[in-house]
Amino acid sequence: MAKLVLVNHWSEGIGNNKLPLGLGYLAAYLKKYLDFHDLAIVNTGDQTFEKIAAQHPEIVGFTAYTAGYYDVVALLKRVKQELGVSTLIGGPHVTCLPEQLPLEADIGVVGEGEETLLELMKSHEMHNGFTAEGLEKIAGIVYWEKGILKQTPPRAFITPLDKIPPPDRELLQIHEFLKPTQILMTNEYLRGATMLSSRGCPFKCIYCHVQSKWGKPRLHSAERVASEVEELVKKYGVEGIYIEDDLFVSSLKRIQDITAELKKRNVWGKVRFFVDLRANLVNPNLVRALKEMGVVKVALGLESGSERILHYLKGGDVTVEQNRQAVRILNEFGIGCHCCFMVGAPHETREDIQQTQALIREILDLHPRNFCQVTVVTPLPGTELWKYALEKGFVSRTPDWKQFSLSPLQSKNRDFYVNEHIPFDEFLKIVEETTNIANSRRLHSILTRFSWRYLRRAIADPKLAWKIVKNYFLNR
Ligand code: B12
Repeated sequence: MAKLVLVNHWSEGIGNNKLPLGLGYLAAYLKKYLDFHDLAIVNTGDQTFEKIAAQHPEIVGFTAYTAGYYDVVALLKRVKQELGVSTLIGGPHVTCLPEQLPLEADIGVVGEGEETLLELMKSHEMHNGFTAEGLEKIAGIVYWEKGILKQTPPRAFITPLDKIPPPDRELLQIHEFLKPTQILMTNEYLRGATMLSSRGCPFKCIYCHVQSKWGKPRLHSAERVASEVEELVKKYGVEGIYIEDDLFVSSLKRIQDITAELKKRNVWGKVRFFVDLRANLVNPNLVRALKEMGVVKVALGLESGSERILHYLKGGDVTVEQNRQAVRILNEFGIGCHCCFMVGAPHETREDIQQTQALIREILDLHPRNFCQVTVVTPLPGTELWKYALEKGFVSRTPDWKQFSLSPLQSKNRDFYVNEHIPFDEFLKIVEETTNIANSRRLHSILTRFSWRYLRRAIADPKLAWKIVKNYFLNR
């Protein structure tokens, strides 16, 4: 079978310090169900092209978000032109805009990729390459046939989710990512790793495409989750795990079962967790269960202090009071909250943003472990907000994706500005003002969190000590 290379390429941004688990799943699936091992993963960094070429691939598959898409396509074009190999592209951007498949990409993979890639590899083998005859039978793809773009019907999701083996972390070169890092967004430098325990989310936030593209939540069993944790702890010495699920907390029973499984496997208490929550699901029972599992910090998308804007952004199933209450409950259990806020929604006024600023102050005063982050509302393809921005003429159907090269929510880009009330230049000042409020109590919270364990690490590792000083005292 043809040699396959999977590529994760970020020229900048925060995408390049996390394991691209999606590619790890693809590799593991091919190994398990096709007994196919002639594959490699090239991870981002310098000389990505040279690294790909050195593998002598016949097929190269790229993953791409909207952020960074431009850079990925530039690399894909170079690979096509200089190596003359077959090229595939998958991930959120192509999934949301399959009709914009670049000419140099032979095939775009729409949505969940494991089974699709397996069928593509088989078809390539059977037809001695990617042919129209073979491709038309494969669900979930777009491809070029004599210059015309063809799309096959959508592919059904894989169930149960446990059918998909854990991501191939060896092939992802997990060792490169295991240095103590601030991966959990706590102030502790831990040997951190990421994992996923589910796919999908039932809620309908207008800035997120997950509900429409990943369907109803599918959960890994508690046994499967615990066995992955066990491997991370025992094989790789991991101390902190960020569970990156869209909605980790959809089942209280599963959280309790995971804890029981961790205890059975003798890893309970040896690892700390960081998970994302949704405020309307937070109650003391849930938080007790999370705490028992080992969760030390959570992220919450509180988004706005204005009821009207919150309702608009999150579809009306969470209130500002529920947000406030969720943070209070978590803090009472000693769990710090990483609270994410957004400014710049279409109908947002200065007064709405003032309410957000007030809520940020209130949350920072509640607990030294609370942390607030401010980003700009950005219409991303595949979301309700994208449709709205198109209708209103705020964005073009084919914008300059280069503008998305850097993480868009941080780049404060005029091209994707959707607010109708505040002139952009004034808006930038308001963003800065709001960010300053969010940062204002950071030094205080850092000082209250210094621990011996942390200091010992810093003393033993001068490079780490310098990194900490730089991060905490010079950059912020
Ligand atoms: C973890 C995560 C991150 C992590 C790690 C990313 C990484 N290196 O893997 C971090 C924190 C870095 C991150 C950052 C951002 N993220 Co993010 N992230 C996620 C999250 C929660 C999970 C990603 C994941 O592992 N998914 C699970 C795997 C199984 O899915 P997958 O990677 O898409 O891969 C599958 C398919 O897409 C397909 N596939 C993918 N690639 C390929 C390639 C080939 C060849 C084939 C055949 C198939 C294939 O098959 C895979 C297996 O089924 C998703 C939400 C989600 N549910 O996906 C958001 C998500 C991907 N992120 C999103 C966004 C917006 C961002 C940011 C821009 C946010 C920001 N701060 O500005 C940044 C961009 C990074 C940057 N430039 O700095 C959006 C992307 C939307 C879009 N249109 O691009 C998502 C969908 C969330 C959302 N709410 O809409 N993110």
